[in-house]
Amino acid sequence: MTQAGTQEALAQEALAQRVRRIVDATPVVDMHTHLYAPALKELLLCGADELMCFHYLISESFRVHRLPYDVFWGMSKREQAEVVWRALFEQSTPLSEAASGVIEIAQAFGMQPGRFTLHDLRAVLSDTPTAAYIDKVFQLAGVDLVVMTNDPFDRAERAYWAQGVEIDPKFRASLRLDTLVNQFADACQDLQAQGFDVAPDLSGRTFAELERWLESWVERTQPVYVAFSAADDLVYPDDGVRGQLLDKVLLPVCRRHKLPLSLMIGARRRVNPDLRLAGDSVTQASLRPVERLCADNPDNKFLITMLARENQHELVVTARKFHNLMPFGCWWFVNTDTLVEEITRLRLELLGPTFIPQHSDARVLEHLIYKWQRARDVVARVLTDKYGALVRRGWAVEDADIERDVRRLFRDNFWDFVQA
Ligand code: FIX
Ligand code: ZN
Repeated sequence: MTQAGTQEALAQEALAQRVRRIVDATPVVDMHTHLYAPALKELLLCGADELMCFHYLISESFRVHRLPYDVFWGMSKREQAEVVWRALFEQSTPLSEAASGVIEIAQAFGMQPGRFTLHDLRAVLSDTPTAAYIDKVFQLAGVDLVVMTNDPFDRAERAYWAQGVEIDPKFRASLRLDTLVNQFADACQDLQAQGFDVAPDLSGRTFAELERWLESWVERTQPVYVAFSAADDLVYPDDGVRGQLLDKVLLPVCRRHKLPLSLMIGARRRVNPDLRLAGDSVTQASLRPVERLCADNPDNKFLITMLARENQHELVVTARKFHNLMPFGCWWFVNTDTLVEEITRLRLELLGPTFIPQHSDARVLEHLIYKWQRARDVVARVLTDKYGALVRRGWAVEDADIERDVRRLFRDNFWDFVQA
């Protein structure tokens, strides 16, 4: 290498270290998880067996063990964990994103490099989420707050909220309304049983009653946003049930409380129902309804994530057109090293640091550790590259700039959007 080349490589290495130090030191706000505050008791999952029974790993394990579905589902959680462990860590090398994540968790808990067993993992992790254990995981993950996914139609969860639970401030609520928006007939039955005067054809006092119901949940849970997911069937404007629910209930309530509406688009549910939670798939979807939602409702805010890789470019372009749209996260099947890097570069190149690069979607407490380790790796790599190019073009990049950008990406963009 020439002397100039060596100097440039050293400068790039020094830059990489500065960026890494700041990325590691910046605590994250994890704006979409399936974790629950400890007050919601058994809903907060942790420990080795829960990790093995993560639906990502269950679906991967079926490709190896090929057990009949009813045999697998008939087993206890402990037995299922053993089946998954054998398939993915003994009969296979844990190369997938989700399987290798388990190794990262074990490392973070001080497991010696080399090989370990499920028995070892059970000994190192706790299956009881004590306050000290939660603090330890948050600290290892570099996360200081997580947003839950709270479903008012889930009976177990509803029972806790009805008791007037006290929520640990490290956990914030989000109201997840898939049942209301995607299965209105079921939602109606449930609401009628709770004494709300609602009708499946939306007649009579339905809208006023739905608003009363939603207001009561906003009051009870103090959410940071309201959300639902959709496949490729979102339409807007729409005079069908979903469109009317949006226009007459969700959007007005969100406006009143300045709550963003979060749309998670592209999940095709129950493609293989035998796999239960693991049986959902992906679909491309149109961005036109999102465009119209943003254009026709300028006083609403929209958090949007798309599941299909093919939709990522259009989402970013749409965000350039509408400032009330905040793209977030690399969801589920696009949460892989390769795709997170591609999507993060694309977003930085078209939006600058004005998006939310990642959420964890953690279902088990310890997931926070590997999901955020991965996100930090990619964000640090991409930022180093981009800052390096700026320096070469003649723009000085100070630590304060890096700190401001990383804070925006990991926390401020979310809070500023929620609070706007
Ligand atoms: O709809 C969602 O919030 C999805 O993230 C989940 O339903 C999905 O099962 C999941 O865990 C993906 O990471
Ligand atoms: Zn999720």
